[in-house]
Amino acid sequence: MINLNSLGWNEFFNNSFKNFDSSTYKCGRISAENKTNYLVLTESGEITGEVSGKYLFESERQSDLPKVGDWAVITLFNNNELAVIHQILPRRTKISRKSGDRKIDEQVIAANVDLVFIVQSLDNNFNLNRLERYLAVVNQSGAEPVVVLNKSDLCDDADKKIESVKERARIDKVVAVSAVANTGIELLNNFIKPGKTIAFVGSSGVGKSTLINALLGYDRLTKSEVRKQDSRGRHTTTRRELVLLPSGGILIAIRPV
Ligand SMILES: Nc1nc2c(ncn2[C@@H]2O[C@H](COP(=O)(O)OP(=O)(O)O)[C@@H](O)[C@H]2O)c(=O)[nH]1
Ligand SMILES: [Mg+2]
Repeated sequence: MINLNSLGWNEFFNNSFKNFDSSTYKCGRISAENKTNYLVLTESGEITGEVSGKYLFESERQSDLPKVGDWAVITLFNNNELAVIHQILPRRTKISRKSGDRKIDEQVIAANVDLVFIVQSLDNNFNLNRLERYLAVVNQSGAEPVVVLNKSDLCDDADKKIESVKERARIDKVVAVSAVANTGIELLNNFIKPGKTIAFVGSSGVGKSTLINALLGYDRLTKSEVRKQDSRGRHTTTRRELVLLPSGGILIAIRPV
């Protein structure tokens, strides 16, 4: 049995769940979103989840449907191997951006994140204007930002860059690390606490996956493809986006779009 607290469950969600009959309904956390179904982490492991017809029908907006990090109210079927998702619990925080599509008011990227590592790399990706845009998104989300400057092995003035971030963005949590040289990883570990959810955002190529693998100590992300049989008997491949660290932290790798 997995303890839900290790997946980030806490008093906030427990209060919302009090209205449900816990002999019928359980809770699980969305660990990946596919086109037609989800992966859900439950007390009995990671299983496929499908939203109920009623939930789908009553969802007016895309953002009403489950996103990675959401707590879902589920009922279990097929020997606890399939979850029907009836609704999601109110989000404590949500990382979202305005959508280009006028019919979709916002695009929720991840839910219930406590801390966001905004990753830039210390090569030509380093850009204070872009950093400020990411900070604005994170500040809107309700989560706390930490700026992570990766690839310090490619840069000989990392300290200067740290100072320029602190000055411009008025943020004091700024660290320089190298995922490849494995330096500064302990600085990231200092921010990671049991039951707390940390999301990684940043441009493609800055080293988010490499950092997550460095924190895990092995190449999990490249091995996180899970083959499952969906309800129609087809095999579907899912890239898990929420991973649990042995130290108790919960990491969300935001899908590049
Ligand atoms: N020199 C250097 N290269 C890195 C570092 N971290 C990641 N990389 C490389 O940058 C590339 C992109 O990394 P990846 O983790 O896939 O980036 P993502 O798109 O943000 O997930 C890969 O070739 C990594 O090996 C680092 O600290 N230093
Ligand atoms: Mg990646």
